[in-house]
Amino acid sequence: NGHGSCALWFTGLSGSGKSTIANAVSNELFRQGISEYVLDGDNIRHGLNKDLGFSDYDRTENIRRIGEVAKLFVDSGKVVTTAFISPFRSDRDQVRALFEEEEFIEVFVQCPIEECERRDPKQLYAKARRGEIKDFTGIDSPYEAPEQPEITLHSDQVTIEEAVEQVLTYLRGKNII
Ligand code: GGZ
Repeated sequence: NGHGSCALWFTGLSGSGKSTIANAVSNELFRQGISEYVLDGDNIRHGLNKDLGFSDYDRTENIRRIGEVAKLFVDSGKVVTTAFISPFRSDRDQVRALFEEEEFIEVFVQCPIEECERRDPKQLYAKARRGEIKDFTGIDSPYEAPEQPEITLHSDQVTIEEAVEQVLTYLRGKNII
């Protein structure tokens, strides 16, 4: 179908803009006639992974399963975009190992936690600060930033459109689209 397949693996804090940017990338790929799909909390954590919570173990299992699903989409020829915190470096590296080198693209949505907490669209940081949610990423559960992501998006400094363009430029440069 005239384009390559890959996994665009977004990672970043809650409130960093992962889902928003991932969905905007997906819309643009769709508009360009590219066969694509988005995996996010809405279609994964409410379905396949509804047995999982937010302990370290459950997050690792969440990411493992999503990695396997993403691999199936890539094998089927799609550009699959995933939007999960995926806080642990070793979990992301294990997912990476499922793919050919050019097929796995780690997209770090970098945003200072102060800014994520200021946005707090679902008031989850506020709840975590009050102790009403425990094991919240960045508060009392770790986030391990990528060391060598293929793409870094500074979501506190660029618009959504600019972030989308940065991803598309990368994909064009690799002859994926
Ligand atoms: C982090 C949590 C938590 C805890 C519920 N820690 O901003 P959101 O709401 O929409 O995105 C967050 C989402 C994180 O799920 P992931 O599957 O991406 O996490 S992981 O990759 O770590 O498995 C947040 C909400 O779920 N949420 N409790 N304790 N985020």
